[in-house]
Amino acid sequence: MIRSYILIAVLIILADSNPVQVASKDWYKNSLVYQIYPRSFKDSNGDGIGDLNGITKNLVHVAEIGADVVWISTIFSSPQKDFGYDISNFTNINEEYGTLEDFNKLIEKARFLGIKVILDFVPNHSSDQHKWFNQSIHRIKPYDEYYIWRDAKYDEHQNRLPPNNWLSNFGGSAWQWNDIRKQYYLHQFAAGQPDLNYRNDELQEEMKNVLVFWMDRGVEGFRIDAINHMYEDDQFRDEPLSNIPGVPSDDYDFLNHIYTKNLPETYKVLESWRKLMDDQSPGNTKMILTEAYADFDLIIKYYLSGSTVPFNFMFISDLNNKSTAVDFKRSIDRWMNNVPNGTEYVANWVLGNHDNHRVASRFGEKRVDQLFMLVTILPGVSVIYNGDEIGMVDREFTYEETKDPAGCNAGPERYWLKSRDPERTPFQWNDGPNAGFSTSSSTWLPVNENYIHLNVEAQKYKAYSHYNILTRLIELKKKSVIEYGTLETALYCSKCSVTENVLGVVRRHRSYIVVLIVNFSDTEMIVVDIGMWLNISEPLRVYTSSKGSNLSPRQIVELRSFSLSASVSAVLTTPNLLN
Ligand SMILES: *[C@@H]1O[C@H](CO)[C@@H](O)[C@H](O)[C@H]1NC(C)=O
Ligand SMILES: *[C@@H]1O[C@H](CO)[C@@H](O)[C@H](O)[C@H]1NC(C)=O
Ligand SMILES: *[C@@H]1O[C@H](CO)[C@@H](O)[C@H](O)[C@H]1NC(C)=O
Ligand SMILES: *[C@@H]1O[C@H](CO)[C@@H](O)[C@H](O)[C@H]1NC(C)=O
Ligand SMILES: *[C@@H]1O[C@H](CO)[C@@H](O)[C@H](O)[C@H]1NC(C)=O
Ligand SMILES: CC(=O)N[C@@H]1CO[C@H](CO)[C@@H](O)[C@@H]1O
Ligand SMILES: [Ca+2]
Ligand SMILES: [Ca+2]
Repeated sequence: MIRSYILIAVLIILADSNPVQVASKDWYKNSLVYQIYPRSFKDSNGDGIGDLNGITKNLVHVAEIGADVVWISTIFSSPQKDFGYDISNFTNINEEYGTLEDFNKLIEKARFLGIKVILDFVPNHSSDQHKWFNQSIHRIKPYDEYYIWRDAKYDEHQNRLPPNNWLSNFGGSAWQWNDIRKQYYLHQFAAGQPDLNYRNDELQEEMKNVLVFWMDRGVEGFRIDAINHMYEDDQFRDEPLSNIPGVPSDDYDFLNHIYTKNLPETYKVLESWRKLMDDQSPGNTKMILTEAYADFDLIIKYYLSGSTVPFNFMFISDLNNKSTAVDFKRSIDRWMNNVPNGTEYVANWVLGNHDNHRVASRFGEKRVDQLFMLVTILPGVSVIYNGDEIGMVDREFTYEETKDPAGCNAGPERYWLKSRDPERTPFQWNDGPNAGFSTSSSTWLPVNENYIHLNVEAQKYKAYSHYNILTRLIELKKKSVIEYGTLETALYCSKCSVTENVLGVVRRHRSYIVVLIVNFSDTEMIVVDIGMWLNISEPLRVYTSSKGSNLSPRQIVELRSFSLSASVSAVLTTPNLLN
């Protein structure tokens, strides 16, 4: 009897639950996205290569961190010439990683843990091993125009030349001759990655079917790779020289890519994908993350075409360990001021990814916690790359060890400038063989030798570790003050104008206040009066602080004279936020 009363009460609450709808529409706005690079995360069958079952078994790690979303980098069928960005079947799993059956299990486990799964979508090209490409070579309809084919040009000696001067991202001409079709095809990346032709309607439909295929299998969104390379000039005009000094003539940077990047047509396709995804599950927003290393204004424009997270790479591209508090404030404010008006648009902060050096290597190990604090305390979506939660660092590679085609193609002199292997080494779980990544005698990339002391297990049991600081910050991120609070950024000026080395970030909501203070000074003596500076009279306690801070959690802060050691950062909160 009592039980049925409760049931009725629950039903009444549910019946009156428009807010639940709203909540699911809004779920992404304060989320934490955790990127897994599957090849390096966890090997479950001892072949030295990470795989889906490895992810499924260790998904609890992602849940423990407090991630809402796991974004899994490419897992699709592929000859792996570019580690999965050369796809031979967009609707199947690469054998090395498992099967569609394994994928279903992964989704099931993720659902159980309350984690949403997002997959890569690599629309810029397929593998040359894709059936479509073979059929395109043989001019079989409708595939004949799925790729970008052009006739050769001939010089006065009847030497065959590519149709124009376009260059591949990996160096050399972007055109490859095909002896069967007797035409050149375009490849903005490796020759084994022919560009897909988005000016062809059948191809566009085909790619939409790919999105539907994965959504039907429980995928909640996509990260769209290199979206700005989708379209090229339909007149195939030569690109002008960049005139960057010292760049060889076959290097991608030799040209100014006005005809092969960021074409306006790209935004239209994105809009059509957004519509498709909204129609698929009205009331439950699917996430679109867009990757484009482009100018600020062009990135911001992706918001208006349906991207929920146009990656904000400021912590990767704009700021480094030489940046001052002024630089940080300028970059943060610029992003905040340019997120379009409208409640669906939120900021995002990317800590790192598989294409860039690790955060601990870019900023130095002692600033890792500071970056954790920024990406979690600032409003919006935080995106972190597997391994960064323990401060994994780049491993140095010799040219002989290099696997990344971007590095191999650059040659022994320049490979280290281009190779992405350093940030892709196997995940460091514990101090066992291969850092707990694999039981194989060798792994696809070598494990960083520092795993003996730098690994998840070691950090879990230390009071002050990157891992524990990050998980504590993520707990705080889930509070209303971070989700809804106002944002202020402030520079502390001691003598006003000369040494602005301290950055303050304040979030306020109702009676809650969160303050992040970062000391960028490595030497100088500054003590701040937080009360005056940030207009705070409420008592504040230490929530967490970076290594070397000599502050302890819960310690009451002296508002009038607060001092942080060199390069240290701290998060302070009103006592009502401490648990
Ligand atoms: C791709 O894989 C699917 C299995 O999901 C299979 O049914 C299909 O025939 C494959 N398509 C191509 C073009 O190879
Ligand atoms: C490519 O297509 C041609 C023509 O349909 C066919 O004869 C050939 O077997 C195909 N090759 C591959 C590798 O699929
Ligand atoms: C949003 O609206 C405010 C107030 O009208 C305006 O100052 C600001 O420039 C707008 N931001 C954008 C990105 O359009
Ligand atoms: C920043 O670090 C310097 C160098 O240790 C120190 O003298 C200064 O007091 C610190 N500033 C703050 C606001 O803590
Ligand atoms: C400082 O905070 C008080 C409330 O705590 C508020 O009334 C006042 O307007 C604030 N001053 C400034 C300059 O923001
Ligand atoms: C180069 C490549 O391998 N394919 C895709 C498509 O483009 C982007 C460019 O950033 C690549 O990162 C991605 O791997
Ligand atoms: Ca494996
Ligand atoms: Ca393209």
